[in-house]
Amino acid sequence: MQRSRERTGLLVGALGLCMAISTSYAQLPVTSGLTLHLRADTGVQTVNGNEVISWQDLSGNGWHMTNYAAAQRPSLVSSVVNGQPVIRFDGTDDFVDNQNTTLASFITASEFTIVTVFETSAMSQGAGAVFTQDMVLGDTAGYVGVVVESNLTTSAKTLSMYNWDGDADVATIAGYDTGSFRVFSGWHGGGTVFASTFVGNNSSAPSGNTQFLGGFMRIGSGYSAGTTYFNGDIAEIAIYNRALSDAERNLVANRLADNYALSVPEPASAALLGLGGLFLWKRRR
Ligand SMILES: [Ca+2]
Ligand SMILES: [Ca+2]
Repeated sequence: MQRSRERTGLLVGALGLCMAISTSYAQLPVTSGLTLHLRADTGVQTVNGNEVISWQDLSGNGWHMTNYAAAQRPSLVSSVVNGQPVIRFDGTDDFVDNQNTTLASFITASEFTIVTVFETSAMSQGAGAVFTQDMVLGDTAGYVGVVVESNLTTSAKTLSMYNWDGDADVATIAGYDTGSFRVFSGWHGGGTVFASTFVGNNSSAPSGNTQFLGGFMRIGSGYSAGTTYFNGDIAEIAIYNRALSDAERNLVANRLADNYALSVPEPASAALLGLGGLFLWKRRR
């Protein structure tokens, strides 16, 4: 059963400025350092009905994601989450990528932020190693990835952000499961990699600089030498080449949550202090 929810956010800045949070979802509330922005409702080019051959990058950088091989094209499916479309990946061979530029155009060695809305329909069974896990997105050389797994021995289902600094450092969210859209944030900064679904699960692990930025960014898969295809739906992806502040990341994640009518937690007080103002939060159910 859907619960109706209405929320009003109001920022009162230190200079007395007053700003209502925009209800326009077309643009992200934080654009500094934005290197990739994909939305399933905008700029998706299809052939034969719903086969996706190009997914337009809305960041302004022009890093459009494409796949021209018929069997590997994901599908555009309308009215899946809050009345909005998704790009559906079959878990067998579907992906889109951009081979006109490398991972260095999307992240730096020391920092990145990924915020994305997706649902996993099914997970491959893996043995805990990132290269055996299904990649929601990542680079083809295998240095950065958002991965999901149903563990072969424990059956535990996990969602992780990993960064390779000479070995795989993994921030893993336990208790993840198929069938629900989530706002996922994964980021790297200050020698640490983080993962959060903004529903109480947070995880981190120490991790130094990403060791290689020469792979290509790929959506629906990642490390090209693995059997790592994602089985599920992606509604939106934003990638930044820096570690957003907690306040910035909360703004982006809450915008995406609002757009797809997903649950969000109350923002942490530390994040509010980071905004330098007072945040009045009202929620009615
Ligand atoms: Ca296919
Ligand atoms: Ca390490």
